[in-house]
Amino acid sequence: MSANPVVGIIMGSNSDWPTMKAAAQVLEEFGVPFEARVVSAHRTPDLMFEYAETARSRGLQAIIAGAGGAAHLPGMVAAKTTVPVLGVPVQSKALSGKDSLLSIVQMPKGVPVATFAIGEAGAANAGLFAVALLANTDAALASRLDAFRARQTQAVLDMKLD
Ligand code: RP5
Repeated sequence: MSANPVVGIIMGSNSDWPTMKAAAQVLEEFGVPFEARVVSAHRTPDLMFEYAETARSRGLQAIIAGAGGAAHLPGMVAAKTTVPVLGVPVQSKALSGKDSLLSIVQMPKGVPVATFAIGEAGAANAGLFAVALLANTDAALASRLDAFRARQTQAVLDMKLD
């Protein structure tokens, strides 16, 4: 957690944290100041509205919102702020996250949510996407992102098979 966060990571329950941690780890790795907290669309709707309504004035430039099941959090937050919302479908027990994915991705025209893959890969990619957004106006961060991609490419080129 940072004193002046520019990215907010929110999730419907602390049971989402093992997934959403992947976004936090990426932001930490890139030195992006962020905050992470539980904000539930269904269980704390007033807090969700307050969080979304104050997001821009508090300096947030992106909100990564993860939820599972009937996952209304990203869409409802996007309805109350124009800060870009990056939605992460958390894998649910009953339907393996397909419910979460469809709840988040099928936003009606006019209120977008950028939707990522189900689970940890989606959370990590949401973190990387937030880094890419911020890198548009931060040359040092853009260099770190380029270096990350170069390391990733090299790691694949170095892969050996038995
Ligand atoms: C959603 O309900 C949360 O995002 C979580 O994925 C799901 C289950 O929550 P818990 O019952 O584990 O608190 O709101």
